[in-house]
Amino acid sequence: MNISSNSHLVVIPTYNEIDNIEEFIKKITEIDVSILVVDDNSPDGTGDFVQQISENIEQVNLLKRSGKLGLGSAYRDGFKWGINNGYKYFIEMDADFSHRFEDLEIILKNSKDFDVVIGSRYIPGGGSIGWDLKRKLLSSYANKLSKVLLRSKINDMTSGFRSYSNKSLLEIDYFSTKSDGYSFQIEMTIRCLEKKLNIKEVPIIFNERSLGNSKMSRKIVYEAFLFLLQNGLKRWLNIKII
Ligand SMILES: Nc1nc2c(ncn2[C@@H]2O[C@H](COP(=O)(O)OP(=O)(O)OP(=O)(O)O)[C@@H](O)[C@H]2O)c(=O)[nH]1
Ligand SMILES: [Mg+2]
Repeated sequence: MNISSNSHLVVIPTYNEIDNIEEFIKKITEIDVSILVVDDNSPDGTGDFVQQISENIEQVNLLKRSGKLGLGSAYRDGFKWGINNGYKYFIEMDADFSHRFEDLEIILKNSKDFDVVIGSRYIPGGGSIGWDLKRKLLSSYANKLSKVLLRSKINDMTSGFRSYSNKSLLEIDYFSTKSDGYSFQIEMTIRCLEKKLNIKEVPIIFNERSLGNSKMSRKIVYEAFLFLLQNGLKRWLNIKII
């Protein structure tokens, strides 16, 4: 595969992932990519643990932040760090093994041919394992609703497993995005569609985490629905098809 640790940066936000991070770093450093862990001063010591590794392994970098500032903000800071350090391709990935390494290979393989590659649970070959019915329905209907409200052709707007070229990030002015939870992924996707970027969806299988606690909260879900309604309304009033 034509990727390298000089060009590809996997950005991994962490908050209390001490049960996952050691194994996760072990697995990801087998691939020829650089990684940046963006840790929000995790009380469980995730950041301190990564700090030690980053001092010994060049491929591993750490961006420490003062406290829990949210996922969107972690990606904004992570992308900024990567752009300042000359990386060309940026991959978003969770630290909790919800995203499979075999799917990462496919995203990496496509990363140079498309502006944006989205790992999608809602195209043939994609799916999720381990979620209860409530969570499955929530995710699936949120994505169906997003498609209609935002008049979008993307099937998995909330997916957090994707790649962006640095050119795309700059073109969509990623740093001025405002949202933090699921809506961060939706907001980034809308901007990519508005800029008519070349987006490829590839199937992924999402696995429910087996270790550590989810940071998903009711607040994050409400934020996403509110965001969808506001932006859906804007889009329908403008009658603009993206
Ligand atoms: N730096 C940082 N990382 C975060 C924050 N919130 C979540 N994360 C990390 O972002 C990734 C995704 O968060 P999860 O808690 O798994 O949320 P989720 O995947 O939406 O929820 P589950 O499917 O229930 O696991 C994980 O690696 C988290 O540790 C945050 O506020 N700051
Ligand atoms: Mg997760």
